[in-house]
Amino acid sequence: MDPLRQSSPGSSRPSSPRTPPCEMFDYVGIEAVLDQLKIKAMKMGFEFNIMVVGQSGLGKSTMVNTLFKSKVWKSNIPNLGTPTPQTLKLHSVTHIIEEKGVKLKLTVTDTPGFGDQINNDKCWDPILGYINEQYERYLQEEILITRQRHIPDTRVHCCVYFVPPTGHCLRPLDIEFLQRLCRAVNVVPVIARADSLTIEERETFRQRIQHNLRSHCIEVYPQKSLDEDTNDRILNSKIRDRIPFAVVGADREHLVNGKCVLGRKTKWGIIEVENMAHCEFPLLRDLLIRSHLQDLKDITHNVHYENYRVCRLNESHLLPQGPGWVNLAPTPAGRPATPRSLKVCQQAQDDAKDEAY
Ligand SMILES: Nc1nc2c(ncn2[C@@H]2O[C@H](COP(=O)(O)OP(=O)(O)OP(=O)(O)O)[C@@H](O)[C@H]2O)c(=O)[nH]1
Ligand SMILES: [Mg+2]
Repeated sequence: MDPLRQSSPGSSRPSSPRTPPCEMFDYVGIEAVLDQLKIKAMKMGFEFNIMVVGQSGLGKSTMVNTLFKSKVWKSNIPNLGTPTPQTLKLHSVTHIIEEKGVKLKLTVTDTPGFGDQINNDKCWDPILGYINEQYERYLQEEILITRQRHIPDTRVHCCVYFVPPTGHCLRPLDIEFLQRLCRAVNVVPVIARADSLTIEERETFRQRIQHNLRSHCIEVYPQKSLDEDTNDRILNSKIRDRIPFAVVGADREHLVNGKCVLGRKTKWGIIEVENMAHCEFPLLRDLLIRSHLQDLKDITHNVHYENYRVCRLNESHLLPQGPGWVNLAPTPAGRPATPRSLKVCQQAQDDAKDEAY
């Protein structure tokens, strides 16, 4: 047997507990790759970026605080004691969260609410501009000849979209916004300020929104077309049935039955944000962190960033030049590449075809 494959006591290489010594000749040790990956991932840590988007006053900034103060991400943000001020510009909050030796650098980007203007035309531009700016930043690092071993990842992995609790259906503005957003990023819609709806109203509203999304071909996360196998399909269709989650945000803690809980105090009681009987915030938090964090990152890299990258390469007429040709001039910051660059991309492909003839 290859002595290098033998596990010595105290070495980090596992000697499969299921394999008796006499059968070690057959043991290749492939499963140890999992341990190697785990050790590496723990050393590197994880970066995860979330963005909150929606009309003004729907509780986006409150939700940022709720996320950081909830059980999973509990951080030591002081209790502000003052009402959340209106958000006037896009800004990010980053915290490093460590649990059982696993480090997570979590960044939540808060955005100013839209929809206050008489003319809400192009109110999505600053948001899409930011998303594309992060792709561009990554691309510019990636194409350097001498590049960093680890490219800092500021790309938005998930965008939580706040739907106003009208109880009717999606408004035309939400539909237009969502159509654009879904092409650029993973979007998880939520029913904001859900405490203003009864349980039955939430359910009917959820079904109408799902119907609106289907009829306008808006594919929110987890995208049906990206399910990889039956297990994915089973798990994700359960999530798709519950989306948009009806959430309530709060950044204050209250004493309920001797326990400190995050919630909103009203005259008739406390709405606990982490209590599934009160709202679905726990479903949102679990989707983002516990069950789908890596999948959100993978789809961002393999689908959304890839689309952006291909469009930019096409835009620069790079593809006909052959592999290895790199001539990507940086775009001006904030330039919305989607859906404009999709058109440009189409145009570039048409031009390339024309040239070929
Ligand atoms: N009833 C209820 N009120 C909420 C909820 N979340 C936030 N609020 C309140 O709504 C008000 C606005 O909350 P913000 O978090 O500032 O809303 P925003 O979406 O960030 O607003 P802009 O910064 O203007 O875009 C505050 O008074 C919050 O306390 C909720 O789930 N239910
Ligand atoms: Mg705000």
